[in-house]
Amino acid sequence: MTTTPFSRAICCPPSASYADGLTTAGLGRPDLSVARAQHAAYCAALRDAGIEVTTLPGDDAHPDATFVEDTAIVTARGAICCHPGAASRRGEVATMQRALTTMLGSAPAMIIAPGTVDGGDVCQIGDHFCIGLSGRTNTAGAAQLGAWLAGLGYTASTVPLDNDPQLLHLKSGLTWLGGDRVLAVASLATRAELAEFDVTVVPEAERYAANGVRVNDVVLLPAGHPETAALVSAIGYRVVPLAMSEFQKMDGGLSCLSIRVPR
Ligand code: CIR
Repeated sequence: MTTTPFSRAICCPPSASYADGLTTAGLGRPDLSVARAQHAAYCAALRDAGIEVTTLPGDDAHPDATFVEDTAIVTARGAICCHPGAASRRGEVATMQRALTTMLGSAPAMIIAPGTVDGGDVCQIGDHFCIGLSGRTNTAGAAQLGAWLAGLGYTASTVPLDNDPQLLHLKSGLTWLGGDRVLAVASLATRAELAEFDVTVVPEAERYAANGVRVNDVVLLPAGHPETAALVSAIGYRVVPLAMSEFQKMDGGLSCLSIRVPR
């Protein structure tokens, strides 16, 4: 099944201020040492999948900086830095801008105010990008991103998330598995925007597992969601379960811990 092959990823371990980040989860305060161990296991799983992982220094000034995915979108044809919807996260972007400039050899494009985009709202499916309109990504940001993607020869469409308040970002409920196959929560599965895709629906009790990462030959999924793991295995993927409890406490999904960089 075709998917974007990745060779590199950018990650950032949780910093000392991690527990002071944004959250609505109500699952308690995260344990920093457990979070760091879970993050290390995540990076190891990426390496096992053939990815060269670049690790940014932890950023005490930005507790949410470990959720790197929200700060940029990297495609095979170019990269763009986001203007995050949460003001407390905007200072994370400069670090990612420098890292991408070094890695790719040219400066990424930029989303600018009044546009806001969080990378977690942007789901690439082949040459098409679904852009979630959420509390973090607004229509002005989606329009800027859509125009930039069109210039690279991609298509884009917006997916309003207001029918499911549990979704912080589009990718909180949607993962591209390769080809036209996606994993999704029920509230997205029946939406017109996904009509052309082959959707595997995550059981409602396991909705956190709708956010995973297909990377090369494996699908990384949050551990502790056996029905979803079985569904994804049944359609032919090797599932690697990863402990994510300390990131779930801060509203973070599995995908948001890395920016994957295509070959
Ligand atoms: C935030 O609220 O921005 C962070 N605490 C969590 C961001 C998670 N990002 C993601 O799932 N893409």
